[in-house]
Amino acid sequence: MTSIGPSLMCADMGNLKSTVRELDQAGVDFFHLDIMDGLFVPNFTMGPDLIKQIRPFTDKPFDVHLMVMKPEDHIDLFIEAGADMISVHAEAATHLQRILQNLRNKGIKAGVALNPSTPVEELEYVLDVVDYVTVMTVNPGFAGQKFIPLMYKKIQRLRELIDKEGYNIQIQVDGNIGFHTIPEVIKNGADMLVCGTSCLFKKELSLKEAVQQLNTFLEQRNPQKEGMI
Ligand code: S6P
Ligand code: MG
Repeated sequence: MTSIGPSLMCADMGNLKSTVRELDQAGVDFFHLDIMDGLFVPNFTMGPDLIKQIRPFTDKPFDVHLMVMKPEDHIDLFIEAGADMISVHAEAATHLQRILQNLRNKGIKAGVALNPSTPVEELEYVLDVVDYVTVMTVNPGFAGQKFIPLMYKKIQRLRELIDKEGYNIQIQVDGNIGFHTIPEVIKNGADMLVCGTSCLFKKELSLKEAVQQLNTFLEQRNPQKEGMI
């Protein structure tokens, strides 16, 4: 089962509320919200107040991707704002296990995001407190970048590690996920797709059309797609 989540940093920020409604009705499974601090990554995007404002416009899960240093200092802010799932970067967290355990204790799905250069072995001793892993298939910070081909192998190794240890952990992929990369990331074990400029936010298609096109593409490859994470 493959789920799709629009990356809202790629949306028209002036129309975010109607965009969220439109995407919800079009049948996306979750919303991906990128948070940047200008330190961990050289960019800024949205913050907790914006998340709070769009929260009433959908019941679908809010997946917050924290690209920030010291993520443990900011988690409560994002839970209050309406996050259902939070991923923190392994590279930014000194006490990763503690953060993940805390997220779970608070009823939030716990995610770890990995920069392209971070090996999957980093996760071996936290797998029992992880709900999903975000494999960055570009270096974090910007939309519209090119997929790093070695990430196919990384997804496959991560899937092998998870299955070998017998955990129920989803693999999310983030960065240049489009029709040219989707078949291979799914084949290698990814099940949550973060959808940005490469497949959903297109000038020539409405959001509804883009979601339909993507769902049809996925159904042809994976007839069991039920549209829920
Ligand atoms: C970038 C961020 C991502 C982007 C997404 C954009 O650091 O974490 O979630 O929004 O990768 O997608 P695309 O299709 O423009 O690469
Ligand atoms: Mg992201």
